[in-house]
Amino acid sequence: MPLSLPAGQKIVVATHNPGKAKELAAILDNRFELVTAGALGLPEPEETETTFVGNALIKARASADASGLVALADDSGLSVAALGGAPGVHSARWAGPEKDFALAMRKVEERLEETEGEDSSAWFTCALAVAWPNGPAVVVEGRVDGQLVFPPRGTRGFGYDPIFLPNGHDQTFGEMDAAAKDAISHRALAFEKLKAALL
Ligand code: ITT
Repeated sequence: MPLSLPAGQKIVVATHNPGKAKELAAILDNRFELVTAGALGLPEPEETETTFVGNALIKARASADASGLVALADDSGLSVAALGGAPGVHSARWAGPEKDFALAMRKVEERLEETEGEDSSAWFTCALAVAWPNGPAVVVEGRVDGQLVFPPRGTRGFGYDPIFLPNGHDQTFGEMDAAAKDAISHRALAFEKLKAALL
């Protein structure tokens, strides 16, 4: 039988990042009954893989097996071309234990200045993994390309949104309203693929 996610299914969203949880809930659009890993007190597994796909699978598997529920996990990050794809899977870690993204964005700016190049292109990647408890898993990836801008612009969204100007737009993700970001984001693109695979 092909894997599927019927409407109304109870799903644990395996994230402790409130910005992500909010975007995922908007993208999932009341289709499912959502509960967060935080609300269930599930532990945060170590993200030991070197790819977004690998880490999304670790998080979904850990939450599914610990809760007995179907789990959806998001592993995502910002990659900067001139920095060889950094911060990439380390995007959350660049903000330090205080999750200080003003600091993380300054770090990106400083590293970019050190390259003394002209290339400010960057992209966001989002891997979404769905895992069934002690069962199979499905994983997909979405990507949106853009340019980095400094100083940061806008107070919406989360993480690195204020320095990311998606190609073809004149507002950063930090300036766009939530619906405009959801229409083009790496997370929304990944979800489109998940829908094609499961819904
Ligand atoms: P969970 O593992 O609990 O989901 P996390 O924040 O640690 O939360 P990641 O390891 O996937 O998650 O880190 C991804 C980081 O990349 C995240 O903290 C953001 O700073 C950044 N990021 C991902 N998607 C983003 C987006 O849409 N806008 C801005 N920054 C984003």
